[in-house]
Amino acid sequence: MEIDKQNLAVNDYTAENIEVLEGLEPVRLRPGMYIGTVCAKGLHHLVYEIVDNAVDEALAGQCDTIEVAILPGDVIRVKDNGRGIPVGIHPTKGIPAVEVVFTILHAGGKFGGENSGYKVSGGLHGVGASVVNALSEYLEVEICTAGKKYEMAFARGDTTKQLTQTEDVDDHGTTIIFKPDDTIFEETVFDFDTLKTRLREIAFLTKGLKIVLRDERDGEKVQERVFHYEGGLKQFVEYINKDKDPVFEQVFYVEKKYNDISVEVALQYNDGYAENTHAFANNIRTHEGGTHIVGFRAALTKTINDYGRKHNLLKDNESNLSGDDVREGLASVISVKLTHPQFEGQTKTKLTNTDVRTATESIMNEYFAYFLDENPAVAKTIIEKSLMAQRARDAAKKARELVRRKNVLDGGRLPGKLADCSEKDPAKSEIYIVEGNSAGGSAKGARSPKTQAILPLRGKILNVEKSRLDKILTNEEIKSMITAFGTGIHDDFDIEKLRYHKIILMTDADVDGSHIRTLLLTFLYRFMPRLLEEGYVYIAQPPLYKVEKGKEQYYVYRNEELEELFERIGRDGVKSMQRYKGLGEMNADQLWDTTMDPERRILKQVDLSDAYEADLIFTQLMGDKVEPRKEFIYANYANVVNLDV
Ligand code: TTJ
Repeated sequence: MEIDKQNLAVNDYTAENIEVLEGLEPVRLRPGMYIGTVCAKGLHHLVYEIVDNAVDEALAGQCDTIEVAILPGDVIRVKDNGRGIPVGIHPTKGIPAVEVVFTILHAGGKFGGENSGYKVSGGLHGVGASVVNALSEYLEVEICTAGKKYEMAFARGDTTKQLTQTEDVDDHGTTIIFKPDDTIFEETVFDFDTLKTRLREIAFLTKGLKIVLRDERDGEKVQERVFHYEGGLKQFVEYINKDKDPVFEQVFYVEKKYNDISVEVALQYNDGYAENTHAFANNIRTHEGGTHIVGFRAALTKTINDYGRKHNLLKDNESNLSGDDVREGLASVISVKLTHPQFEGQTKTKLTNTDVRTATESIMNEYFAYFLDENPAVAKTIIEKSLMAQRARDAAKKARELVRRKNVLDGGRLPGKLADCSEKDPAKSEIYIVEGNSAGGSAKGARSPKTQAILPLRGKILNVEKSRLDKILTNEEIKSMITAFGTGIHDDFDIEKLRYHKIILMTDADVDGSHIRTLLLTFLYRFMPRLLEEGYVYIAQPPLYKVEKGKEQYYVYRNEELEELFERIGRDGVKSMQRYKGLGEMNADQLWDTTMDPERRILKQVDLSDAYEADLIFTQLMGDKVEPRKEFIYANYANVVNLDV
């Protein structure tokens, strides 16, 4: 049976009509329904859909290398060395299986039984190839299988070249080349780093699989990265802890099946206080958590408490360690694979299959207990660390109650150092958080007192990643920010109570200034992430230089601009050139003109929509290791923030 979409009348309810429903028009009409968005994110998603198919072949044990290349014109080529997509005629559709894969919606999941020989997917993915085809200006397929090479081509979902056998070959494998349709996508330029991050992740999640990413867009400088981890998740955890200090060398690792659910877990503790859990179901990151995490956590807490009781590391008069206690400084990766994953939640990234909890929990209970038994020194370290966390948590609770009670007593009085604005409408109010007393003084002189409040901070603020809650909450600088903002923190946080809709961090334009800014951002990120999500946080941009010529004054904000300025106005007759080393060197008028006047200032809005990226950035910035931090501040700072004005 030949499918002829053109000859089907819209109201003709025949068997063929079903083919129309399975056709690709809906994908082009509503691409968002299939790939989420048509912005850069959706564009990159196309690559993952194709790669997923090759990963399935790897999971079936039939392929060990996948090559992804970005070709000139932002064309993508994905190549594997698997068995090749089947080319035989599909028993019910009557067309080559490969054509079914690329022209019928959700083909991978729906057609072919276990033994039909036409099952295209290994079971986990394989539903998206037709969607990619529908959204591509063209898509070409080359298959080497059983000694023959085959070719086929499509354009915007339609077959443009029927399956043809070309030459004899020794090779086997599948190559897909596609160019995303620029009439569909708002963005058609691929970002090497975005692909790199996800492909690295897939390689960690698929141990033994080698993934090569090559950027061939610029023939002069081809970039290539190879990801290949025989250790799988074990290496993933080592990667997470690479810029931190693990408290022991061993990494716990288990890979087991429970009924039909495969469970893989790795973990290691570092000397930080934050928890870093990365969870996946069928290689999809489960941002919103789910049953695999619930099972993992329950088993972790139980196993550690049981061990502690048995070996008298937890005394009879001590209460059980809580889940929070045993997860301080924990870096872990959990990956489960199952045939019918169910996802819920706002972004459909919460795994809800109940049997996954049982699977994860029982495997962890058994194998983590073995691990503790076999590594008594490690077990002791974990329990001592958890006991410290427990004590700190008790102290923090007391401190928090103290702070809360005190607030009630003094009626939530605003901090003495705050020069508040007279405006009462938060939407029209802004607060400048200013480093240092002298700069604070200039800012108070410069501000527009109706709408601009100033809160000067004394020098460096506490690094909240490296301190415990009790200490954090007694820190003067932190307390004054919390009271000035009005929102409270953690469970008490209430964004409705925010007193300013612009929180502007104003620090010196040097490395120290950027360190203080990072500490402030870390505090906000850990304690009031909503402020960042809602876009209430900004970074002020003070100038680096003042150049005077004749009666004119010029302010220069970036080093590159200095040369440009001299080219424009000439060097002759320049009276004074001043390099601002700190905000304190500017008088009030200058500070107003350059950095605070809403009509002229440059603000960068802090954009942390991607919480995962942000977490990495903050960990990188706040970890113990100095080198990655330095590198980051110099190389990547611009990525943390978006230019607002
Ligand atoms: C299915 O079962 C019979 C032998 O071949 C199996 C299969 O489909 N293998 C396969 C598919 N290998 N590679 C793919 C594939 C690779 C890419 C890059 C893209 C797509 C859609 C499929």
